[in-house]
Parts: sequence; structure tokens; C-alpha cells
Amino acid sequence: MSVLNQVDREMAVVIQAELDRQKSHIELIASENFVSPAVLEAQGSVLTNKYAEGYPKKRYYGGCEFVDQAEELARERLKKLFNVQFVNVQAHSGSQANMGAYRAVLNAKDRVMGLALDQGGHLTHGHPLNFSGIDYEFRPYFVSKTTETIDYDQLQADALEFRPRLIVAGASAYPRILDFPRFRQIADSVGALLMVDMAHIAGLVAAGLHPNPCDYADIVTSTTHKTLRGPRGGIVMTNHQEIAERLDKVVFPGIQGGPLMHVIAAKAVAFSEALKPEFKEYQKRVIDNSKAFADEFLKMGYHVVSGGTDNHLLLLDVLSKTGLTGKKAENLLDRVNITCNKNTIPYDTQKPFIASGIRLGTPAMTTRGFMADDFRLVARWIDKALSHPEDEAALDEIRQAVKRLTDDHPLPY
Ligand code: DSN
Repeated sequence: MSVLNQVDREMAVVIQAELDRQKSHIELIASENFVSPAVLEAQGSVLTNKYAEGYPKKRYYGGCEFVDQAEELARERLKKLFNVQFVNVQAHSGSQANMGAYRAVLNAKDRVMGLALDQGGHLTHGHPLNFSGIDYEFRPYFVSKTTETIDYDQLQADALEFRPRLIVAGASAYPRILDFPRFRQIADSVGALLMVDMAHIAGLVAAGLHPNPCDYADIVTSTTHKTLRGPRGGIVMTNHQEIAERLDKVVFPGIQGGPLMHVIAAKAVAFSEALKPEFKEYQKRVIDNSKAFADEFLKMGYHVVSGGTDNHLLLLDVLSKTGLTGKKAENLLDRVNITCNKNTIPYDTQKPFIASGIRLGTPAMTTRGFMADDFRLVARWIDKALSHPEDEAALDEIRQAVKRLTDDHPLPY
């Protein structure tokens, strides 16, 4: 930071302000985390200077002997982490990983099924304005109105009628275990392939706390920066050699140019961290904390979507309990230094930009050492803020309490 401070004070100030924000706020965005100083160092390394189109030992540039080693480390560690045979670590993002996976197994306009975006799915699972919804013919599947969990029977019936080429399992706001054997059986029953986008749960899978989709799916994608706690980026995995060969060609030269070698090095560091026993302990705490968090809201009479959580996140219906929309709740919590995002709940009556709920995740603050009792306390503060939106004294009290708790759990940078 000191060099940057000298050569570009304006940007140094911005970065310092963001660091201060991260230190002083309770971060509950379920898709965010805090990387280790080692991951940060690798990502900020001289590998950013290198062009390396191609793959290890098959590059279009000279001088790739060390970046080859970096990519090989990333690949081998990733294979070990998820017990999978073929991997591609070059996808710049989760969206690129999904584009690569689709192109490796689909033709333009093929039929695909994915979880409805407003029920926990993802933009790249068929939103009409996203490349996925433009390039392929998607049909959404849904959660049951009563259980608020995926309605596998309806998915089966709809798949028999729609006859998709691919079924996508995976979500960005789904608090329950995904039933991969059931997805596999439904896909097989209609001759479809199965893809799992495990971006949200990859860390839990790596720790053996969620079933491993690589055991069931034809192709698996993920980001590396959520529960997996690595740098911002994407990965794709498969146990089928044929798909792997197509995938590598699709990622480069199909949809990307030079790989981000500094990010690939940071991915390798994160994978090595995820292979350690401490990572399993961390993920156990992520889930315990999430369950305690949900339990506290249930005790206070909130509707927690699906009645609780099995993973790192919960969906809280704030409108029914407090009369505030998700948007208002997000803004109000911002004012007390608690960061989260508004989120639709299943069969929401509000538009996505307003929403009835908020999504709350435990990965980031668990990295900072929060335990179940801390999350129970935060649940009480959230309720207090949402119940007293105009009470400046109450909001100030919460701000002070947030400061004390975040000061007690510093970031290592
Ligand atoms: N934007 C991510 C999330 O917040 O879940 C998904 O890509």
C-alpha cells in the first residue's frame, strides 16, 4: 500500500476506505468471504505480468515454465480436493465457467432446465437477458409452495414433457442440501445430461459436509471465492475425458484469451488451504453458525424460508414480520454496518429489486472467528433494527455493538 500511496494517492485512499469498511462491518453476503493473506499475496504477485494462452506445456508464448508449474499445482490440487479426473482452472469467473460447460455439452438452442431465478437460481441458469437464456431454450423448475424446497416430483413431470438435453442443479439462494442422486435419476429418465453449479456450496463439498456433485454429474462448475475462500474466479470439472477435451477447447480459444495466471496461482493456494483439516473445522462452524442464526430468527417468530438451513445461508422473510421490504431492510442494516442483500423469497409478491426477504450467510464472519452465540446476537440486532427503523438511539446502540464485535475479530490485513 505504501508504494501505491506514493504513486497514486487517489486510488490508495479508495482501497484503504474499502479495507476499513470490511474491517468495521458485519459481512453477511452469503457469496462473500475473506481470503487468507497467502491467497492475497499470490493474487497480487508478478504472475499478473505473464501471457500464457494455451495450457501447461502447450502455450503460444515463451517463458511459461513457471506459470506452467502454477497451473499444474492448481489442477492437481483441485482434482484431489473434489476427487475428480479432469479440471479446467482458467475460467475467469463463474459465469465464464458456466458458458464453458454449456458449450462443451450443448448445441445452440438446446433445451435446458434450471431452478427459477426468483426461487434461488442464478442469472446464468437461463435468465432471458443472460447469454444462457439467449443461447439455449431454458425452462425453469420450482420449489414447492408448502415445503419451499425443490419439488423433485414436479421437476420429473416437467422434464418428461420438456425433454431437456441438460438439467442444471445449483443455486445462489437455496438453504437446503441438493439431492444429487435424485437429479441424476431424473436426468437419466429423460436421457439428459446433468450439470451441477456448486459455486455457493463448494467449500462445504470440499470439507465433505455436502454430497460431492462430481460423483453424480456429467460436468460441475464453481466459483472459487465463496465458501471455498479463494480468489475471485471459476473452475470446471468432469470425470468424462470426451467432455474434458471439448471443455478445454471451449475455454481457450473458444471464449477466453490469456488466462489470469496470478489468479490461477491464488486458486492453487486456496485449494491447498482447503485440503487442510482446519478447513473442515471452519466449514463445520459455517454450518453450525448458520443453523444457530436461523434458529434465533425462528424463535423471534420470523418466517425462515424452508424452516431453516442445512448450509451456509438462510433466507429471511422480513416483510411478513416487520412490514419492511427486503430493499428497505438492506438499506436500514447498512446504516448499522451490517451488510447483506435483499432477496426474493419463493412465490414473492414483490419485484426482485424490492423483494420480501434478505439473504444472510455465515462464511465471511465465521472466517473472522464468529461463533454461534455471536450470530445469535447479530440476529437480535437485526431484529431490533428492523423493528425500530426510525429510532436513531436504538440504531446507534446497534452500531456501537457492531463496532465492539468487529474490533474483537480483526482481519489479518
Ligand atoms: N452474485 C453471486 C451471489 O451473490 O450469489 C452469484 O453469482
